[in-house]
Order: sequence, then C-alpha cells, then structure tokens
Amino acid sequence: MGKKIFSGVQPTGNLHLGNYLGAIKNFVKLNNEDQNECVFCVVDLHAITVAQNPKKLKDNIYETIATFIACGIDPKKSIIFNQSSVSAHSETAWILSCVARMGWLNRMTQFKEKAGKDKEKASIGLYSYPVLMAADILLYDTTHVPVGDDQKQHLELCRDIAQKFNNDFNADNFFKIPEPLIQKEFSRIMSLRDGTKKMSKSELSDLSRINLTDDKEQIINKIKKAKTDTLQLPSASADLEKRPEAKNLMGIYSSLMDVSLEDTINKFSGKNFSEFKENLSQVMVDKIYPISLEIKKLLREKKYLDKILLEGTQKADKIASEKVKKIQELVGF
Ligand code: AQP
Repeated sequence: MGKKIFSGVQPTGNLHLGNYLGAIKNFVKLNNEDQNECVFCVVDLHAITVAQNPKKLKDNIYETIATFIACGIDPKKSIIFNQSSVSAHSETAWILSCVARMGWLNRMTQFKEKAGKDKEKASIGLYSYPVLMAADILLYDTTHVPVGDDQKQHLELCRDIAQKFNNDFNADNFFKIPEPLIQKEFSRIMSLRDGTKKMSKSELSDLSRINLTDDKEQIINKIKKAKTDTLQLPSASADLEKRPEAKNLMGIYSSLMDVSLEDTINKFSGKNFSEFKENLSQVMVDKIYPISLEIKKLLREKKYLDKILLEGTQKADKIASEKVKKIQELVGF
C-alpha cells in the first residue's frame, strides 16, 4: 500500500545542503514511488515565528518552490503549496493548542536552542510552532513524514497530540498516527566551519553552508575552506567519533554518492584532506551545481511557479477544509 507523505520547508532563504540531503532528497525518492500520495508545503506561517522582511519572504516562497522542482519533485505527481493560503492549518493549530500540554512543549529542545538565553523576548509562535506543525501533518491523514533528524522530537509531539485528541473526543483512529521517515545515515549535516553545529540557514557565516543556489566557484571555495583536522583520513568509522569535521565531510560525500560511510572510508583511508576535498568538490559540483542552475532558471518563470502554487493550493484546500470541518464537529462547534 502507498504512503501518505507530508513535509514542509520554511521559506527563510539560504536553502542549503543540509535541507537537501536531510529532507528534500528523500522527498524526491518518495515522490518517485508511484503508489505514494505526496504533499510538500512551503511553511510560511512557521517562517514568521522569527522576524522576516515581507518582500524577502515572498521571494523566498518562490525560491523554495523552485528548489523543490529543481531537486526533482514532480508537481504533477505531488501537491505543492504554501501553508498560509490554506486557512485550515491555522484553524486546526488553535484547536490542537488546546489539546497539547504546556509540559510537552516545555521539553522541546529546538525552542530552547532558537530562543537562546533571552526566552522572554521569543515570540509565542516560536514556542508553539510544533503544534502548528502537528496540524499541518494531521490534516492530510499523513502516514509518513520525511524530515531531518532535528525534527524527530516535534514529530513525537505530533503523535502525542493526535493520540490525545482521539482519546479526548472518543474518535478512535480519527487522526492517523504518523511515522517519521528519518534516514539512518547522514540525517544531520553539520556546519562546514564547526562539525558540532548543524548546518543552518540562519548561521551568519555563509562559509558554514553550501547553499543550493551557490555557483561552481563558491562550492569549490567553501569546500577548500571547510574546517578539518591535521590527521590523515581514518581506516575505520570508530576513528571518526572524535573528529566531527572529518565525519561530516565524509558523510556528505557518502550521501551525495549514495554509498555507505564504510565505502568512503575504504576509498580514502590514509589519504590527506587536500586529495579528499578535491574529490568532494567535484562530486558536489556534479550534483549541486545543476540544481543551482535550474533554480535560477525557474525563478525567471514566475508564471509557471504561480500556476503550480495555485493548483497545489486548490488541491490541498479541498482535503484540509473537509478534515477541519470534521474536527470542528468533534469539538462541538
Ligand atoms: N543540517 C541539517 N541536516 C539535515 N537536515 C536538515 N534540515 C534542516 N537542516 C538540516 C531539514 O530540512 C527540512 C527543512 O528545514 P526547515 O526549512 O523547516 O528549517 P530548519 O530545520 O529550521 O532549517 P535551518 O537551516 O536549521 O534553519 P534555522 O537556521 O532557522 O534554524 C527539515 O526536515 C529539517 O529537518
């Protein structure tokens, strides 16, 4: 039986290699399996949990859709839309925020990381965003959610919320309990400047990430400048445990080449970083640069992107508005 897939990406600019290898590459694979029904959402409501420039946000929505398509998602085989254009997401999020418990949200580590020391100044949206994420997923009777490793905890919360709603309203099986689809290997790509921090859009240093819009020279330069250590490349994966930068770069290479970490270790064992980096740059240029070119081409075709958005929105709205009606009935509205 086919899977019902839902996942989202925030239109916050600088979509990077981590978003690609951790999430979007998997979206493409699932989209190519004929029996699956896929919904891919540009989660603009999530984006405004931290301040956004309104003009830039609009551009970033286009860029995210262009990225989906440039990476290989077929808009004919999946629903692509932006979250704010389907009002059921916000309506459901409110109802679910009355089901979710403060204690559950207080445990979310991403809020703690993103709010930092000054929690008092973080938006309420940043705190409650996992509830909106639960609404996104549950509205489509999703069975599987492909995400990077950093979203695992939010998915567990989504499952708790679904189960509590079903119990509270005596509605067995009303919300399907979704499974996370997190890749076993390379599910968290780290910064090129610090192998202990995840590669991230909001990191100030552009050298910390490969953007999916980078050109050849930028890719080569960033790999050249990527932090390493002074040792040679190891002969066993256990030797990578205390070498976060080496582990990350070898993981990136493996993921781009679709081979295991063991294979990469065998290939480069005893070699120095300069030789490895040359190989890594080459494979990165081969795999990422065509995506970058395609994104730029699609961004010149706004009418085409608008058409995809409009069609996707209509399909998503049909599914979500039927589900929200049933939710409201169960609640007693
Ligand atoms: N470094 C990463 N490694 C693997 N997967 C990642 N994802 C993000 N970063 C990595 C996955 O990409 C999908 C979309 O992420 P998002 O756009 O919703 O936002 P995010 O995870 O908050 O991205 P950033 O780059 O980390 O943004 P900032 O800088 O704002 O914190 C998700 O499936 C995510 O797991």
